[in-house]
Amino acid sequence: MSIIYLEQVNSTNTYIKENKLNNGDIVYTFNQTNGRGRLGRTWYGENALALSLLHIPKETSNLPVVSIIFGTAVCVSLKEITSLDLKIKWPNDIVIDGKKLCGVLVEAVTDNDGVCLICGVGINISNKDFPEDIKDKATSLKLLGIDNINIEQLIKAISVKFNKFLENGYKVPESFNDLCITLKKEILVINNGKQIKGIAKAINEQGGLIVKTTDKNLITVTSGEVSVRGILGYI
Ligand code: BT5
Repeated sequence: MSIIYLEQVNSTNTYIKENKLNNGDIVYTFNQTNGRGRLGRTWYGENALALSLLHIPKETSNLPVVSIIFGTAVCVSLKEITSLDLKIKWPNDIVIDGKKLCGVLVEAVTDNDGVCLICGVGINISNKDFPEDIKDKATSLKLLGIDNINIEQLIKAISVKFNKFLENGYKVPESFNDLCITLKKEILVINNGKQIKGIAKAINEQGGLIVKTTDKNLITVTSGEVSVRGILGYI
């Protein structure tokens, strides 16, 4: 496994797509100029760590759960290193006190060699403020009183935890259920501008969210299609 530091890059996920790397390799930068979120959204990357890990799966069943596994690995690693009371907002925003500290984007790429997964995370490190549209819902390690995180230690921890979870196969890690603050909450599921209100009941084996809607239907939503928020705001 190699760890590659880049002075600047448009997106660490794109870098992995465009370069031939090996399973488990990690690319990171503090200067990502065109970070992507899910569903075509933008990730604001100033003062942040952008990191991507290449995962080449041995089997192709249940790959969507890798995004939950990777998000949990990041959350558990950051919690251990910082002692912050971090939680996960489904599917994999890492949050604290109602604000987002990290965002995760896992992308699948298929070529002649098969499928590979690019697991990306953005972690706000030293931001003192944020652009207008996210200033009420974003936070950084600096704003949380963590000034000197050891980045090498963090990167290694993420890689070790991710591989540890994978030893159990493509399954939702047990710790995810304890960390996930979306469960049992009243939420809005937003799909192409349409909103459905319900209660988040459980996570299924693929990492999808099972929601009981106000008209008592059970629906399962997946992270590639919808976003979810609390009925009173982001959480
Ligand atoms: C995400 O998307 O949160 C996934 C972000 C993944 C970024 C990493 S960085 C390394 C790798 N390379 C990339 O190009 N991407 C990955 P989503 O759940 O769609 O949330 C995006 C939304 O989060 C935006 O629409 C904003 O509302 C908000 N946001 C953007 N930048 C933020 C930031 N720095 N901190 C907190 N919230 C932010």
